[in-house]
Amino acid sequence: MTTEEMISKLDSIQGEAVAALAQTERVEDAIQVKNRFLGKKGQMQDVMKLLRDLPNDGKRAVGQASNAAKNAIESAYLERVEALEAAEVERQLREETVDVTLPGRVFTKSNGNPLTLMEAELIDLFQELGFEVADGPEIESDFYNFEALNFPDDHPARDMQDTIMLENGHLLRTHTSPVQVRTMLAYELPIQVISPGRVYRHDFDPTHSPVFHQIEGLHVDKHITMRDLVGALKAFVDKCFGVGTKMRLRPSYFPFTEPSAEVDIGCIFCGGDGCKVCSHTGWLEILGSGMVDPNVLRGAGIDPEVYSGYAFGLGVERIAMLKYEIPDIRLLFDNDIRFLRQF
Ligand code: FA5
Repeated sequence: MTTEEMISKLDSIQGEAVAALAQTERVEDAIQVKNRFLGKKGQMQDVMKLLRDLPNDGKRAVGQASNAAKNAIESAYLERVEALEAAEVERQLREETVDVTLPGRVFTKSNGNPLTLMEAELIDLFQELGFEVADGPEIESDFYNFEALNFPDDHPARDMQDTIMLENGHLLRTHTSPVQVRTMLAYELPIQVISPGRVYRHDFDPTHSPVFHQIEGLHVDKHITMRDLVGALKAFVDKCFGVGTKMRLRPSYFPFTEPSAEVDIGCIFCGGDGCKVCSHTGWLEILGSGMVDPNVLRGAGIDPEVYSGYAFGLGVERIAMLKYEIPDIRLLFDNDIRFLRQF
């Protein structure tokens, strides 16, 4: 093609593009037309590929002509899009009416899931008793979840806390107790913390969920004894279930506490006479506890000859079920609005 032929070709491309844009009825169509002429594989590019065969003079002239054509098409495009958008607004104003006499929608205010409420209440309560809040990861290493807590590799206590193992050797933590070790390693003594959070186990029945929440408690200082544990737990039980609620400790076993105790409260439904909820025992188990095992202290770099501590771990669902009289733990996770509205 000669220079003149190319300039005339660009001219006709411009004319064709401007005419095509004027015909479009929707913004999407205008975009398509623009691309057809100005896009990477568009008609302008096809012509410009021939530029290198022209003498220098010709190149300059064709370059200028192509810029002019490009600008003209660009502005025709913008003008068209603006017009189409304005027309659309016009149409909406004309055709889409709002019935201002329709009654408004009622918004119901949510109080939150009973579990969230319960957890917040328990955190407040323990903060009032002097505990700080510490955090720990839900994906945990075998070291923090078991080993540092004195669970030997082949110990049967591990079987009671079966969980999902990840490919990298980590696992979904089975309790909040790993945070005991984490805080003992990271914090300066004395330590008085609680750690709320989600935990995971291979469990599923009306009182056991595969995902549930615990609150861990840990107090390490010089001269901490079992009396401090009982005192803290009694203060918690009085605040949570009412002053005068009976409480008892039953000998139990956890690898990371010695001695260990399961804590029961007098059944709040039958007052201790025996009913279905307490399996006619008059007592309800609410948490596990004990004095931190010297091995665990030593593993975290704390001298058990100088320091001692107590720890406890309670199930938030268990407490919520007792306080709100919820018969099946699964109700807490179903998200049924009829259930949630009651809180
Ligand atoms: C523990 O998890 C210990 N880490 C507690 C502990 C901490 C003991 C510190 C000593 C010192 P246990 O497996 O008993 O213990 O669980 C503690 C509480 O979690 C139980 O009392 C129960 O309320 C709750 N719980 C356990 N499994 C489930 C489950 N599948 N669903 C809901 N709640 C559960």
